[in-house]
Amino acid sequence: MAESTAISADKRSTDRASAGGKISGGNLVAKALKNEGVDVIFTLCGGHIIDIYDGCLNEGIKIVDVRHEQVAAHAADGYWRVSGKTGCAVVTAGPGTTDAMTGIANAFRAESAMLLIGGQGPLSQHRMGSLQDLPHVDMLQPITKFAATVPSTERVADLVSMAFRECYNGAPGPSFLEIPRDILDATVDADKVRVPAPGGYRASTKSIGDPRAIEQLADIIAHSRRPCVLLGTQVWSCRATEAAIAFCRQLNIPAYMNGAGRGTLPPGDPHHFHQTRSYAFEKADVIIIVGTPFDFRMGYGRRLRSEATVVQVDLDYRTVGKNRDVSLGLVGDPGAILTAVTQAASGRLDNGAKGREEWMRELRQQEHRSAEAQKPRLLSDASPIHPLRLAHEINQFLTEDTIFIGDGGDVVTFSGGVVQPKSPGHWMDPGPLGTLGVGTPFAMAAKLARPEKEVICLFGDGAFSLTGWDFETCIRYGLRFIGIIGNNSHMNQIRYGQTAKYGKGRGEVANKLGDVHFEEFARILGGYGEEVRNPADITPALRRARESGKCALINVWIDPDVYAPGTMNQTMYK
Ligand SMILES: Cc1ncc(C[n+]2csc(CCOP(=O)(O)OP(=O)(O)O)c2C)c(N)n1
Ligand SMILES: [Mg+2]
Repeated sequence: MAESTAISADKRSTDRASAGGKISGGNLVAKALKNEGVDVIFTLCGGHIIDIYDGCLNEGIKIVDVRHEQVAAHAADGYWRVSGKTGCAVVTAGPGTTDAMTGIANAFRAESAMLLIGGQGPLSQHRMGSLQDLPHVDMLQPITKFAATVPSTERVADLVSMAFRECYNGAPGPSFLEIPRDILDATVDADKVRVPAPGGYRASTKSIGDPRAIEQLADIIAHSRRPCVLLGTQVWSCRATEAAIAFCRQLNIPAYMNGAGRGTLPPGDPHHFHQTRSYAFEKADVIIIVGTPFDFRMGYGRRLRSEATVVQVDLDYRTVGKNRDVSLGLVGDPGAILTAVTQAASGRLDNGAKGREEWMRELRQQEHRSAEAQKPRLLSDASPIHPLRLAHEINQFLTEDTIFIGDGGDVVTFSGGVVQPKSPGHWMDPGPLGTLGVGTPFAMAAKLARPEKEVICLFGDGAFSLTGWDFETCIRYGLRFIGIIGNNSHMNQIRYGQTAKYGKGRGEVANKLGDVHFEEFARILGGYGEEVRNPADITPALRRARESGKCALINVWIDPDVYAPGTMNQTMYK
């Protein structure tokens, strides 16, 4: 998360747009973006917003133009996740803004800090029925942390900075600003406008909260024989990886990871656990939940043993204790809190670390048992290919420098239990909104933010189709990634629930897709494409994609008649 630092008198003196002369609204936007550290905007053009491009050119901010505004918003979300810099999407009024709403909604549920700037008809035509006029602010209000109209050109930079500050109020999230065209295009005296300086317009958020709660948690841990910790998305978004690792190692606490917290500890690490989360939640005496809400992914907290001491740590006061009672709640920065607790506990004569060896061994044995039980399906030679075999091949293929993205239904649910990122911040999924179509924009953003990384996205054939045209944008900008399409010619995750409820005939409605040759689609656009029908051919095809030097789509035909256990239990609806 962006951090605030003290600013010098020198910096403050540059608190004006520029000495003398006139400056336009679009140029003020760009100055404020620059001060936030924004180095790229994702956009689809429209007459209402063109002056922002002019400003970006002046400020050296990269402009990436996509083919659908949903993609612009997801890419801004993805860029924040990977780079830690606030994301920014710029879209036109009306349909441009409504197209982007899905991306904003996803960022809202996923706690991603990003700013959407939307065009608007001129203020002088307010409510007269101007081109593409809609009540954007009213529409965006419920799914943003802040949504406002810029009322004058003088206020442009101030409101952009305000919107950025609001992104970091509590847990991060998106902000929205609409800028009427006449406000954006007008010029004002540069000396008369305030452009808030970098680091000057928000406080540090790295708070430990209540110091007494830190001592209480250190105490709880010292007396615990069977603790476990769940490291959630905020562990990554607050860049608390090192703090979390030190916490687990020094206090000898087994860790489970979810969301963007996956990869905090690498697979193979003695404190990394993966398969036994339910077992641990049923047997633990202390369960520490860090940076993840008790939402449907956690069974609203119901899956935690009722007698366990449950501790929740979160950036957002509103999240702690929601849906499930907690024994202790801490509000603050997860990294600062974990570091403080590690120090407090390490300072004690006995922090209980040694006494937890037996618990660690028990969990490790359970991990081995479930891994053994899963093995035959991971190595299945069946054709059509079993989705678990595909997931296994992908997991083997990932390196420490591969960012993995999941975008799809059942095929991605299968992969969740098998594919493990090898490094922190190398896992991306939509988050609790479950939005299909994040894959291509996330891949685009990840490659832009970290060009030295390999980016691999596993798509469902349905999911890819939502935003797949922006594969072309990735090619146009040289943002190479490997897309793997688990192609079952269906919207399988939904199909399961339909056929279970209505039987074959009536259940096979609105979920059948064509047998699409996505490998050809890739080639038409200038990328690399291959189809795979046999399990043994998966890895060689992935290798050729890696070596092709092109954006690639590997179309893997998978069995449409097998379903992930999570889908069959319909756990997401329970
Ligand atoms: C934007 C959006 N629309 C609809 C859904 C509902 N949905 C969840 S999974 C799914 C099926 C996805 O199909 P595919 O990507 O091919 O994956 P599969 O389940 O077939 O493996 C659908 C339609 C959603 N999550 N997001
Ligand atoms: Mg499918």
